[in-house]
Amino acid sequence: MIVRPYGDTTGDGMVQVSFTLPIPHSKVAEGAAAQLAAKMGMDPAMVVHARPMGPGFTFFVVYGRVSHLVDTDAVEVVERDYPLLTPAEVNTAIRRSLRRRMVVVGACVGTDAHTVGIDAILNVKGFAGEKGLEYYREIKVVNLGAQVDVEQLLARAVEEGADAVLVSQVVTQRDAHLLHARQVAAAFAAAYPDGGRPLLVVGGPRFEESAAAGLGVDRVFGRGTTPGEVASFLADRVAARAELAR
Ligand code: B12
Repeated sequence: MIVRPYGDTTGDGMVQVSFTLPIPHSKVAEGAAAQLAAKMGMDPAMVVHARPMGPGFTFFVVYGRVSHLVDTDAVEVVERDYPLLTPAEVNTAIRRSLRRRMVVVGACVGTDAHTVGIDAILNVKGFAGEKGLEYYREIKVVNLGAQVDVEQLLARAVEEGADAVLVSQVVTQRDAHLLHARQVAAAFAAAYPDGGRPLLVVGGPRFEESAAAGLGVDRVFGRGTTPGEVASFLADRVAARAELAR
């Protein structure tokens, strides 16, 4: 299907963008914002909001028309390739495939101190009306918290005999999230040279779900992930691994 953006009337092509320029707020700054928007293909481009951000920066919102069409048939997405299960079904699947509890070790690695996301997945109180992994009888959760070194994470995962390692990365400055995800993948690959490493799952609001293979991990979860999705994924993959080992 071919669509174009909608602002005031259907198909009018109106969009809104926001950005910051490293110049103090002035008429020239607003003109610069309009010039940038025009170069981005917005015509006409209206600066509808400009606000100083400290002495040397200005934040802008620009509203304007673009002429581009988008083709939804050309959009590529990572489809869910595992069934969504209830907690009872996850527990049953784990019991059947592992015949013991699944061990999940989670952490925010590097300097990242944003624990709300990993806690939303792991803590019993959960997220979006779903209980976290701690609620699942057949999952043992070891949540290491924030600012964990990759070596510490690896050592604990080995000590616990982890089936899965969950890594959260929220800060993306200078692509720190990608760097840390790759460091985790490399450390586990080195520690398990013959394969058999735990499932590696990374998550955070600015990851592309399609990035898993390039990062060397088994799955990437993005913004809005719910604990049930993660539990269902883990149950599915652990069952597949157990099947292979038989
Ligand atoms: C709360 C918060 C903080 C709190 C964190 C408290 C805590 N204990 O976590 C405090 C005040 C400490 C903080 C500090 C900083 N913050 Co802050 N913070 C936020 C804020 C407002 C909300 C983040 C949050 O809790 N979201 C709610 C959770 C539920 O969502 P989520 O993290 O996306 O998690 C979901 C998914 O992504 C996914 N998920 C996440 N992790 C994982 C892991 C796995 C395995 C899986 C499966 C899924 C998964 O599942 C979750 C549920 O759906 C964001 C802005 C925003 N609105 O997002 C900025 C933000 C993340 N912070 C930012 C910054 C810059 C900082 C500081 C550097 C500020 C400073 N100059 O000091 C410091 C850094 C500290 C550090 N060393 O990390 C920036 C990051 C920018 C960037 N590009 O990297 C943001 C985006 C704000 C901004 N716009 O500038 N911050």
